[in-house]
Amino acid sequence: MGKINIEGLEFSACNGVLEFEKVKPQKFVFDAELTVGLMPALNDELSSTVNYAEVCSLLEEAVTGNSFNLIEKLALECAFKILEKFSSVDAVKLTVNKPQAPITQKFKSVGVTVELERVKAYLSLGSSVGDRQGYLNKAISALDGTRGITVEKVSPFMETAPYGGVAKNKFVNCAVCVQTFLPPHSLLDEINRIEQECGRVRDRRWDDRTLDIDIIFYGDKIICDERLTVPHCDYKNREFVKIPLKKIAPHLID
Ligand code: A4P
Ligand code: MG
Repeated sequence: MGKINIEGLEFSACNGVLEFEKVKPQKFVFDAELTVGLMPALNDELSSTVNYAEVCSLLEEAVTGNSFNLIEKLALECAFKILEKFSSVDAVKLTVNKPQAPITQKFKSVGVTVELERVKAYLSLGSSVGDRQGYLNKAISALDGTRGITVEKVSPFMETAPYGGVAKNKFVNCAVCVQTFLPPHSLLDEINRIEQECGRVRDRRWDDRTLDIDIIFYGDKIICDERLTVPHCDYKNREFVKIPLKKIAPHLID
């Protein structure tokens, strides 16, 4: 792994909450740190690395071609665009400074820093109500159609007996590998949205449902807070998770 660093990249653009900021250009200064594998560049070919001039042009287009209220939005948009365009960038840390921000006090600069990382996440999908295969297919398309998520692998679908003693119907389950640069809680938000769009009603825990999507692994991260437990706390006891997962990731280690 290595880093490509861009420091003090300046643009004049119209971004800001106040009306005059939307018409009067001001200075924006970018620092970017891109995590990339540098070893391919041993062959000394520009095509083997990320062309920093292209990154600068992409940032220029993002900052001058849009008018955002917030530098947070500007920074996120730029980080997304870098990860979308350059597949060999594994992570990006981007700072946007606004040295002429409308602040009356004496100051040097204000800015925000965003950090996004490309990871593989493994999801378990299940449905036990209605057109079960249809819901899984709809969910897979919706995942792939979500900005920041790309579906890489889908296991065969399998019919499974209900687990947990609450659901009565048979489930159809599958496992999906996605590449994502959404942080884990944002990935969960998107999953919840997709469940909602597939008619998910949250009544009783473990009950029958049109669609359930659980995050089994998110890269090698361990997360345990009020919203998210990753790796999934019960996956080891669930054949309906382990069998499909093994089909798409036979060498995966917890
Ligand atoms: N949450 C915490 N960690 C995670 C995670 N890793 N992935 C939180 C997803 N969500 C996670 O989930 C409850 C809360 O868990 C969420 O608010 C989220 O913040 P939920 O989807 O709202 O409710 P739920 O699905 O009823 O609960 P849970 O615990 O996800 O249920 P399970 O454990 O998924 O059980 N039998 C078969 N054969 N196949 C199945 O797919 N599924 C279930 C559902 C029961 N029996 C089954 C199957
Ligand atoms: Mg769930």
